[in-house]
Amino acid sequence: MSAFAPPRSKKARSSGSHGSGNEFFKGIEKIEYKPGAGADEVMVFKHYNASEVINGRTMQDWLRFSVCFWHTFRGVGSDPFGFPTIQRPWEDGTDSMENAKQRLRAAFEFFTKLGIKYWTFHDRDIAPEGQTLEETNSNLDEITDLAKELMEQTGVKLLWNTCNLFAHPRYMNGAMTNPDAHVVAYAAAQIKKGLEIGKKLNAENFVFWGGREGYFTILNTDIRSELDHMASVLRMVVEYKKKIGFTGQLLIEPKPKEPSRHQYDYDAMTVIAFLHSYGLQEHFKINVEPNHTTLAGHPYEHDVVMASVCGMLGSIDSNTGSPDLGWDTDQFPMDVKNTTMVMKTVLEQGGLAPGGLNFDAKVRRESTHLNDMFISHIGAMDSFARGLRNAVKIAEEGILMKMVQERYASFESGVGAKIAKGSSTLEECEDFIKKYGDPEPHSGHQEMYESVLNHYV
Ligand code: XLS
Ligand code: NI
Ligand code: NI
Repeated sequence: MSAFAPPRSKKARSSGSHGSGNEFFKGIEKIEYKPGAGADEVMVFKHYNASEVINGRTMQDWLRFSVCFWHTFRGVGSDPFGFPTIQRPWEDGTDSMENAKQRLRAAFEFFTKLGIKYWTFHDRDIAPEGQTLEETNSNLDEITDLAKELMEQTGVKLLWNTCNLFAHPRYMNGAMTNPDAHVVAYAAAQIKKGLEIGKKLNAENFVFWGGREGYFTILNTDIRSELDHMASVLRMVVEYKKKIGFTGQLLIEPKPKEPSRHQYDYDAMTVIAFLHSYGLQEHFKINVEPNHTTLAGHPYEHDVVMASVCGMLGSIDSNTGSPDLGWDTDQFPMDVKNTTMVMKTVLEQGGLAPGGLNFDAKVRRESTHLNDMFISHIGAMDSFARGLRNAVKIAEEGILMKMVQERYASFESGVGAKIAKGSSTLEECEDFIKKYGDPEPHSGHQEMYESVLNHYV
């Protein structure tokens, strides 16, 4: 998790050259929409036209893009085998409050030039951890004062914030599911502050991602207790949220593994079952990250669709993995077939708000140029813009939808309608078969569906 590594230790330079009011992305203007631009023009949008109204809503409102702070402003390009490769001009090599503020100013210049209206962060991305919880919280207060100011100045809003409950050594055996109640209490205290910050910055959502909520060996793990404790903390969250009047949507982000061998929030359906088991389903929705979906062994769009059909799709960490690799590579989503499938679901459920498409993605460690930060986001935004345009066309023509409807037509009348309503019986089904005999085989026409999809992509 290179994005969560502390910065390289280097002697602190004076930050005089990048004080407030300075420009960090010199020579880069606000990214423009330029349809029909050539293949080599990568610093323009060719498909994403923020203010264009499509299917009754602006593209900006359909897509609700967000930049994540951890990868884009804390990522240094290190991996388990290699040192950092990325050195940003606003970094002075320290983890000081001064550097944190400078980094935040650089981030808001980036958001503004990119034309993105939302951002996301972990508490520990934006402010250094102190010696005590009190010191850590006061660092957070100071940095979020500046964040509030920058948000007001630029109009950039907070899609969600979250607590980093996985990087600090205290959480090595879990946070909400730690076998030591002292650690669980620490996690709860940290979450309390996270919710207060969410309220202060008008976060539209609040995310829980449980990288350490799981096990490495069942032998040392009391799974029943750990699940109960996680539910207890989440109940405290629901209560405290109500108490302070925080109105953001609570989200749980599934991931099957990494860093833990097995994570309890394995995939969308596992989380939904957990929420129902503990009576928490009214209070949480799902933040789906497709790279986690593929890590769970599912097709790219699987969790987006499963969460959506259960009425539980809250937001999307729009990224992609390399299906040939078994880990979370957090690449920018550039595959238009994937974005089309995701936007088809988003369109079918009438939008994602208050969630959005958060780019939980990082430039490759070899993509060290400052421009790569823009090119990656622009490429992904254009991929989603094309996905949206394709999905709208698919819906308008209605061919795929009609094909699916016809496939299920037998449930519209007779015994089918009764099965669908839940009013049939085993005896009735037996009588039906006695009367009508064996069903005729029907083709699933998979290749036909695939060909129809290809028509739009
Ligand atoms: C890690 C997760 C993480 C969450 C926020 O794999 O994607 O970045 O989105 O904690
Ligand atoms: Ni994520
Ligand atoms: Ni991830």
